[in-house]
Amino acid sequence: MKVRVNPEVELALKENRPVIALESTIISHGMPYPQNVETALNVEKIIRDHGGVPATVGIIDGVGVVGLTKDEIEEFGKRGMAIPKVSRRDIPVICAKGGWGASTVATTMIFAALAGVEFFVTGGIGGVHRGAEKTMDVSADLEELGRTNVTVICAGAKAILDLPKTLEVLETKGVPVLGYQTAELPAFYTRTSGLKVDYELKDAAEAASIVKAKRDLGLDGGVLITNPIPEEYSMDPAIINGVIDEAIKEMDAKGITGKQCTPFLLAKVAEITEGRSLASNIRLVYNNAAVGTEIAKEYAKLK
Ligand code: PSU
Ligand code: MN
Repeated sequence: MKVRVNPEVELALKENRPVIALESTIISHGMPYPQNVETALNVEKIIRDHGGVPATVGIIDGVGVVGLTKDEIEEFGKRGMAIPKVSRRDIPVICAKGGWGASTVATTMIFAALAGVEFFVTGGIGGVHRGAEKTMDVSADLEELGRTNVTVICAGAKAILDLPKTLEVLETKGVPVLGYQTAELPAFYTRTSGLKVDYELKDAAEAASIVKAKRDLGLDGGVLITNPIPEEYSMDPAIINGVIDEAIKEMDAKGITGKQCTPFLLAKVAEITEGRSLASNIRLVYNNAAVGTEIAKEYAKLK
């Protein structure tokens, strides 16, 4: 069995109703318990309230699951970092061993595509890390966006990354980077970054028409829709950028590298801001869930 699809999700796909994939690394590695579970369940509820069907993705006993149950989500949240973070290169080992795995953006795209789910909502994507000219640390998420046919709705990328280089790689890989009612690339905690997106979307219908055009032409790969955090939850850029600089210094001093970088930085930023960043993080995911479902609904009308 390649992938286990939740029966509700399967039925929705058959009936051309909007299905929205969600990742589990954000649950197990991106937020502390119990806020992670609470957030994951609220996101599912928001998607339902907007007329969509949520499909949280994870690997259970060596099988990719598209549409975790409430109890399974609870398990991913409780066990947290004890469940390995699984990106594309980790899938074969986990699946062969029959283990559990928390899906990154890349892995969630892979299993969503196998199940026929075309839209995926998250908080932030991985990208080119600062100092990548030395470390070559470029997230597998970018590679996946270049090849797998899933549209990802996020709040941009965190300033823990090198955002100009991240945009360059996305351009190279042919990924349209669209701003939802903004001409500027949002930087996760903040609405602005000083960088331009490829195109400013006016509404969900326009977003859907662009995804449709890409699919009709058989241009493989993802579409990235960046949706800024609502003003009332956004953080002061000077403060958050100072915090991020401090977190990166500590990461370097501790010699943390590879797949540990992103989880370390997320936890450190939350710690330094005493939870303020976590509150923003949760709100922006809710906002993405609402916008992502509206886009998936518009897309369903075009199919
Ligand atoms: N960025 C966030 N929150 C997250 C992640 C990224 O703001 O939880 C997670 C996602 O699962 C993403 C992964 O796919 O980290 C990227 O990790 P890496 O940089 O190791 O590829
Ligand atoms: Mn990396």
